[in-house]
Amino acid sequence: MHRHSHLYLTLPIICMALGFFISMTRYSGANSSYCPRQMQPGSNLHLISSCVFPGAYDGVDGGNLVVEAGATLTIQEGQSLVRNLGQSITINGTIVIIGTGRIIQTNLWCVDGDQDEWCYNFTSMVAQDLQPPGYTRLSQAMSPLVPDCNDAAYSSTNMCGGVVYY
Ligand SMILES: [Ca+2]
Repeated sequence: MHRHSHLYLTLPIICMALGFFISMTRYSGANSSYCPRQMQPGSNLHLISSCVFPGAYDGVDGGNLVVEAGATLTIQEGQSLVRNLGQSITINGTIVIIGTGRIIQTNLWCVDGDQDEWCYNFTSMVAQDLQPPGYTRLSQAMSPLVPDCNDAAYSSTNMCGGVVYY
């Protein structure tokens, strides 16, 4: 009797934990490491190892994307991989598209509240042809790697508290 009640309590917990683990594994896919960013604004991006982009709208702006041999780029459920009109995606490795993931042709814009061309971050970008208010083209940002140290205070040198953040 005691053993049964113990089982009834622990079995649902094990099932919940297993379900959570499976859903996390499915969401992150086989490749859980994030893809690198373009090193310079508008430069080409070569993916040399398997990865996923972190943003719902993510990819390359102003440059070409190359998935090198041996690397798998996974486009996640609901995610849009962006490339510009006139730019290419070369697949020497593999691209895996999960469910409603897709590849779209438009421009990538990052949040730039103070319009100093330093982006607030690179994970909440939007994808559309024309500039939304408060956004800067990723390829025209001062850096596609370094975020704005204060996106509410215009600084062309990304200076916060007397320190220059490059
Ligand atoms: Ca800014």
